[in-house]
Amino acid sequence: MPVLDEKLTTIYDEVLRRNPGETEFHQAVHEVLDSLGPVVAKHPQYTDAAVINRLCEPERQIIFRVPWVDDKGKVQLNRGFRVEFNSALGPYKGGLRFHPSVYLGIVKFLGFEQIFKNSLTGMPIGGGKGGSDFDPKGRSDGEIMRFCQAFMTELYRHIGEYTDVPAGDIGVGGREIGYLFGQHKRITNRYESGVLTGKGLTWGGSQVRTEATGYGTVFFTHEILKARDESFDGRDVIVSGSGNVAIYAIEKVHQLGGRVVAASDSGGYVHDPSGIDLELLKDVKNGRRERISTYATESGATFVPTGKGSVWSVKADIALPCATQNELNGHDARTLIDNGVKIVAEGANMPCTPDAVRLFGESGVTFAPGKAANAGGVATSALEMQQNASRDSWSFEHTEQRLEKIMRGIHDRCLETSEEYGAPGNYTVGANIAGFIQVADAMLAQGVI
Ligand code: NDP
Ligand code: 2IT
Repeated sequence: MPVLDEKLTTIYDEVLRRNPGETEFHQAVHEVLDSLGPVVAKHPQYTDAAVINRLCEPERQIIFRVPWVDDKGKVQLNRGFRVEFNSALGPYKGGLRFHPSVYLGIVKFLGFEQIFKNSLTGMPIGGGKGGSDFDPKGRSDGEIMRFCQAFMTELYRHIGEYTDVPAGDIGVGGREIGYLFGQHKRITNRYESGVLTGKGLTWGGSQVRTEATGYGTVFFTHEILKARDESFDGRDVIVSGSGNVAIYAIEKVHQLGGRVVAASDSGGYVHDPSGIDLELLKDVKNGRRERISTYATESGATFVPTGKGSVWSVKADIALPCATQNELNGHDARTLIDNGVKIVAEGANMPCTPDAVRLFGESGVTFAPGKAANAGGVATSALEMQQNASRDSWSFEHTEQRLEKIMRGIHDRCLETSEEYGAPGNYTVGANIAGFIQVADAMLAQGVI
């Protein structure tokens, strides 16, 4: 990883010391600090008031036991987390992840990223994240419901419209938000729509929230293309993953005239040179909840199992990693560069390793970091909160226009900030600095808390 300047090195060393073993959190912190050198040189008030040190320490971390009963009557045990990272700009806001890899270091990396992402949206939301090491794979609908109820039985005391507003992430979609909301309502005897986002459309959800992260990532990529007088027309695109973010990224690429030729899940990837058949993919993944290999069997596309090849070996102009952290390493980046990729935009959170990001920079590949490119999901969650607060609901068209405008705004702010701080066209520098300054100024104004 690149060397930080002296003041930032001291802060980073302290983060390492206080948070042993949390490698993903270290990585996320390093990536932000790496951009802040010119900011601390120009504005000593941020280091004088220990703003960066405070930003790296969550305001509150909650860890709890989640016991529940499986279909065989056996008691199962998981661990639940909610890290309320920063509330300078608004109530803590961020998703819940249910995946066996979840531990404190993952939740903290995601919560830390969320602070800057939420700041970039320009909406009044702080940063937080939560989840559990619960593995939903192979679990029945009844088991998912009982787990969600057990999880909310503790979480309810920590959340609220003005406190902390969770939503979905990996393993948490509309079904899980439904069970979580139901249990919150049952325990509190209050219909508090604003306590969760990603709700169903007939009970307080917003149009476009389901599509928002994928659509937003593609709108952001479209802005990059437009800035150089290009478009999606005739472009081949790789989208990794085949979950919520991936599916709606594919949909928007197709609507804008591009062609998605590959997608994946943890079991492998499919290569479909004529373009992914999205209706079939939605049916396999959302309807039947099956593996992407079933898509290949039914569509005639090629399926390559994990371990036998990588989705990043498919030739394309644009790559949108939409699965998980560190899914695209330096070796993958080299393959993409050799195959002529021009733009990489992160639909997932931190999917590219620091090596990969460095190689893209050195090779002239435009790289858009997740905290900017995937901010459309949480931005639309904030639009859902607005609708809940005013007991209103907007049309699909209106909400999508708002999302597109927000993504354009983030794009332009990243570019302008990158120029102001001497790194024109570097979206990582632009996103980190623009996101940071807004939160840091709010923290300074609110005193030492
Ligand atoms: P989903 O659970 O809907 O889909 C996740 C997809 O990624 C699945 O295809 C899954 O495959 C794959 N995946 C997950 N973990 C791994 C792994 N360890 N190795 C390989 N593949 C994996 O989640 P989302 O689409 O909601 O989230 C995807 C990414 O986008 C995450 O990084 C999330 O943090 C980020 N994000 C999500 C937002 C949202 O609104 N949902 C907003 C902003 C960012 P399999 O089914 O085989 O596990
Ligand atoms: O990573 C993310 O931005 C999300 N999972 C969405 C968070 C939200 O509150 O909508």
